[in-house]
Parts: sequence; C-alpha cells; structure tokens
Amino acid sequence: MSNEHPTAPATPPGTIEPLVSDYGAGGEIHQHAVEDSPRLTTAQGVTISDNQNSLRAGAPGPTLLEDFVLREKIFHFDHERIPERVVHARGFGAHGIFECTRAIPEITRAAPFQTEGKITETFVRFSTVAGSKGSFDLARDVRGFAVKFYTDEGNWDLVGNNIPVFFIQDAMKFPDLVHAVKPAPDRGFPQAQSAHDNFWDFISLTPESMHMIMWQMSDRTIPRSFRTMEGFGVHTFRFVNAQGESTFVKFHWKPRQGLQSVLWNEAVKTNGADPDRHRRDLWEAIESGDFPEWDLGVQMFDQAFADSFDFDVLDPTKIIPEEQVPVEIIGTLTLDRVVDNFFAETEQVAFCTQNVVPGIDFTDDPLLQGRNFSYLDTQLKRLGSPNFTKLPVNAPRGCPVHNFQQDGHMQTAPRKGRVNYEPNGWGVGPRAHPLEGYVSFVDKTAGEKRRLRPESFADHYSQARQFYISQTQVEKGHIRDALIFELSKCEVADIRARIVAHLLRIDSELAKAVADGLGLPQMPEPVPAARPTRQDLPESPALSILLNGPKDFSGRVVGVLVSDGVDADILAALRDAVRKAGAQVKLVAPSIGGFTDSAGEMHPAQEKIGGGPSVLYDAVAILLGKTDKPVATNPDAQDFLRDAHAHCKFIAVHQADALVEASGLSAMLDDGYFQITTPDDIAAFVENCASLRFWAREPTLPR
Ligand code: HDE
Repeated sequence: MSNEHPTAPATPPGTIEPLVSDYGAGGEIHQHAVEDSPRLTTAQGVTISDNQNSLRAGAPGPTLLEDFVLREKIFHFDHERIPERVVHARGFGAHGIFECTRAIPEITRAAPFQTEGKITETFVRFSTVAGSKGSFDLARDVRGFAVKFYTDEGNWDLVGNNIPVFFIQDAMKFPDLVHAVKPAPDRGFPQAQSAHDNFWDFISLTPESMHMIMWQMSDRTIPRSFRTMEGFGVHTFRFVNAQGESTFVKFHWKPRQGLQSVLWNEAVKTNGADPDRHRRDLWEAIESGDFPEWDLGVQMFDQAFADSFDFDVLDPTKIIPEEQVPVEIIGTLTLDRVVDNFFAETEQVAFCTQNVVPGIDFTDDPLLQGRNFSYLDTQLKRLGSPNFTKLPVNAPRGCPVHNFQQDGHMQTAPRKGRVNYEPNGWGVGPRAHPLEGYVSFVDKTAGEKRRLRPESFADHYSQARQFYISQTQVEKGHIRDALIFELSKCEVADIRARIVAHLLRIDSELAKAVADGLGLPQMPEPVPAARPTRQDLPESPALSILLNGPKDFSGRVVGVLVSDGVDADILAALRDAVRKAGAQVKLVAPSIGGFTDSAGEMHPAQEKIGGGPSVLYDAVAILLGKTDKPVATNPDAQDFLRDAHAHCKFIAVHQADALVEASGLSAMLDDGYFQITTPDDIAAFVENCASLRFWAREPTLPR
C-alpha cells in the first residue's frame, strides 16, 4: 500500500498520524487515494470506497449478500493456493544468464553452445525434495537444481539435483520411494526428514539405492547455501550435431564459490534460528551484487567408451568418475536477478525433462524415460490448465510460438482468424520445417517386450564403496555419524540391522562403526549381493567436498559479537579486512538499537544476541568492551561461542576472557582461536577464515 501522504512533513519516527487519512466511527484507520494516486478497485475495475467495512444492514447488523466487493475479495483469497509440488515443494528461484565460453557446434547444434560469448537467459529453481512448501531449508535432503534455458530454438529444461546419482533405477519405483520418505500416511509426520522407519525400511529392501545413500549421508545434503553446491543432470543425455551424429553427455554445474557444507548439529540449530537460511542467503547475495556463478561442465563420450566402461552409462545410480572422463567447461551461469513475485515465478515455473531443443536428446535411461512422462502431467495438476506454457516464466523468450493449439482454461493468447488446422488450403498458418525442426536421434532398437532390469545394472555396491573411500577422514566420520543418527530414529531394531548388513558390502569398518554406534547386539550377515563389491576402483578426489572447497573467503560472513566500548580501531580493521576479502561482517549486539565503540561512535546492529546465533556465520569474532560482564553472563552469548567452538569455526577474541571462561572453554583454546590485541592481528584471522573450519578441533574417532 503506498503512503497516501508522500509529502507529509517530517515527524518523529514511529508516528503513524501522517499515514492516516481518516478515522472511522469504530476507530479504524482509513487511507484514501489523493489526486492522481492509484485507486483501489475490484477485479472488474470498479473503485472501492471503503476497504475496512463490509456492507451491513445497521451497525451492528447482518452483512448483506449484496456486498459484491466483500464477496469478490474473499472469493479470490479463498482460491489463492494451488497444489504444492508432489516432491521438491520447497524451492527458491532466481533469474540469470548463461554465457557460452567454449562453442561446440561440431558436437551439438543446441543454440546456447553455437558461439563463444552467446548469452542465453535462464531461470533457476533450487529445492529440497521431501519437505512440504513451508518446511525448513536445512533438512538433510537432496537439493533440486533445475535450470530453464530460454534458447533461440525453444526452452530447454535441465532438471537436475546436487547429487549425480539417484536412489532408484526405474521410474516404476518412484512413487514408492517418495511415499516412504514423506510423512507416514496415518500420522502425517515426520516432516522433511529421512530419519524414520518407513524410509529406511524401503531402503533396506532396495539395494540399488546404496550408492545414493552414501551421498545422502554425506554433507552434500546439508549444503552451506545453494551457492556452494554442485548440480548434476544425473542421466546420460545425448548431444546431437547438425549431421545427426550423437555424443553421450553428462552435465555438471561447478560452483565458482567452491563447495561448502554445514555440520549436522549446525543444520539442526540453523533450522530453528532461520528456517529460510538458503533462500535468504541467495536473495541477499544477488541483491548485494555478489552474483553466484556456476561453470557448466560436460563429460562427453562415445559408444565405444560406453561399451568399455565398468558400469552401464544408462544406469542413473552410477557416475563416470571425472578422473576417467574429464569435465570440460563450456559456459557459465550467473544468477543476477531475484524474482519480482515469488508465486508468479518460483511457484508457477514448470520444469519438464521433456523440454529439449534441437541438439539435445534423451537416452534409454529408464528413469529419464519415466520422468519425461511425469513432469508434463504434474504441471497440469498443479497449474490447472494446459495453458501454463503461456505464463511469463514458462513462455519461450528467444523464439516465437506458433501452433494450432487452442482454448482450454485461462487461454490468454488466442489465435486470430478461421483456420485452426493443418494441412489447410487457406495458405495461412505455421508449417513444420523438416531441417530446422526437432529430429530425434536415429537410434536402432530391438528387443523383447518384457518387464526387466538389465543385468548391467546389477552392481549396487562398488561405486558406493568408491564414493566412501574417496572422502577425507573428517567426511568419513560425518557419513558414519549421519547413519548412526538416522538409524537411531528407526523404532524397529531390525531395520537398523538390515542397513548395517548392506554397509558390510561397502566398507566393513564403516559397518562396524555404525553397528557400534547403534549398539547392535550382534553383527548381521552381509546382504546377498548380485555382484561382488569391486575393491579395485580408485579413489576419486572430485567426490570430496573438503578437497573442492573455496579458494578464498569471498561471499562468506563473519558474525561479530560486540558490546559497548568495543575497541574502535580493531572493529574498523576487522571490517576493512573482511570487506577486502570479499566477505561481509554482521554485528550482533546486546541490543538491536546498536552499540557505542571506544571512540564514542554509535553503530547499528544487524542482530540482537540470541537472534543471530553463530550457526548463521562462517567465522566469528568476539570483540567486547572492557566491562563485558553482562555479555559474559548472557546464555545466548555463551551459546554463540560454544557453538562456534563445537562447529570448528575460526574465532577471533578481544577482551573476551570472561565469556570464554563462563562458556567453559578456557582450557580448550586451540590454533583456531586468534587473540586480537592490536588491529594488526586481524590479518592472520581473516586469512585463515578462507579454509572455513579448524577441523583439528573435531574428534573424528567413533563416538
Ligand atoms: Fe523429479 N519430479 N522425478 N527428479 N524433480 C518433480 O515435477 C519424478 C528425479 C527434480 O524446481 C515433479 O514439477 C519422477 C531425478 C527436480 O520445479 C514430478 C522421477 C531428478 C524437481 C517429478 C523423478 C529429479 C523435480 C514434482 C523418477 C534429478 C523440481 C513437481 C522417474 C535428476 C523442479 C514437478 C522444480 C520435480 C517426478 C526423479 C529432479 C512429480 C517420476 C532423478 C529438481 O513430476
């Protein structure tokens, strides 16, 4: 609602009088349009005279059915909701551009890759999978990474995840998987988590999920932000060139911000402190001009490689290690614009795996084939009309749309004229173009019509093991702890044991550590396996998060706990050094009203202690005034420090002895702490922050 008195004289802050046009008889506030300011109208364009009171027979008296203004307003409100997505309901979108940095016309005729420097508009939606629309951001969950390219030859949707493999090999199993992970149908909980009996029961009976489970139990599923995760197309697709020749391709999005995740304990607390953590992070980054970027990489290979590879390239539970087929960078995605309206864009965007353009084609991956059916179908349910393609976020931008499709709910772009069919003798209307049009790759197929799973899909443990052995010691410890946490939430002891029986096929030490952590009375027998686990697959460093972290501290945030009397020079030096590192400082003070430094200058705070716990920051500094007693005894301030310590963060301290002592940490200061005595001490702290965590503080032995 616009302020009705834009030229009102300055009044003390918080004075509401200038915002009021009139008070009604019941003391209610009325705001009136003045001069040329926009009038409030009904959907029919009729100007409304009173937006506070319904039409009544006497006061108080019955409300009249005749009140078309009230009825229309309530009617529209009643119909504001549309069904949330069956999966990936909670998501966040942004606009961006894709720039081709290496043209590959000899490999694909897809429009975005024809010339170096070519720009293609995009819309990206990140999501969690299991939680409903209002669930928290930092659930342990796979993240969706869906990109719509508005190419010159139509829309291409690359609907991927932040994990390169999937739980199942055949679309037939998807409803079962999703039912199992979603809240149980009788009780309607648990929300947005996999730590429950139904999920693990299903998994224990689905050996093909074991590779994905290793990824899911790793810190990949608790990313620091959308900006710090990879994306993958998962399936093997085809590039097709102008001659109709095909090259297999797997798509990768590599974040220029480097990979970064949080710790599980941090995730749990973050969900309370800021359930919107990831969406806020993306919004703030884009709004501040710190545009997130991902390089698009492709692994390209031919049929001969596919035939010689250890696994079936059509099996979506397998990767091709980057060390075996390199990821070649062909472009960069930059997210540079937040949405104007969450519903219109993020909610109504309709991704469909079947949306491909000339130069991109499918393979026979049975999961991909099933998806091609599902996505179009689900959009009709969600958006309620086949005309969802006309919504601005879904409509092609790089090319015109001409066809004879007509009518349907909410038709907003009807064709003119009498001809609505083809061929026609009227000489009007669009026509197909055999050369420019989409031609499917000419693939020979033959076989018996049967329901079957290829034998080439049968090895379920070798790559699970390869993923596990490729992790650093710290990351292995996190996988173990995640398994123990999740399985401890299963009420049925047998389910826990069944999962350990699978783990025995992956790594016996991991299985033993999990069994110990669960207090299993005895070790189960390993599950029967269709294929023995290969012990010879080499480690793949590309699979580790910690080996692929950021090069610097840019884009990160230092949370600074401050109090009155804080040393002005030290605070200024910290702000300066952090800004130079491309990061930002957020000030957390006893009062949101701000604090006064040692030079007598007032600073506003971004958070009040308690509202800005340290889980929200990548590193922390505790810079207190000389009389820091009130802060030292504040339990929220103690949590701030204790959590930062437990989460292995780098910690700068100045005049913080009393808080350190009150938090029980005096005997535990290590090299991750930086005693700041003069402004010169700041540099070493900020430099170290680039490595994000002081892992030496974390116990990695079984707990
Ligand atoms: Fe999806 N998936 N999916 N999925 N998926 C949906 O489509 C489905 C799969 C993915 O931000 C739905 O519009 C089936 C793999 C993302 O709007 C639905 C199968 C991958 C998004 C659907 C899969 C994904 C979805 C729900 C197995 C990674 C969110 C709402 C055959 C490569 C897109 C919707 C957005 C959304 C079906 C498996 C990624 C129901 C049947 C594998 C990122 O159509």
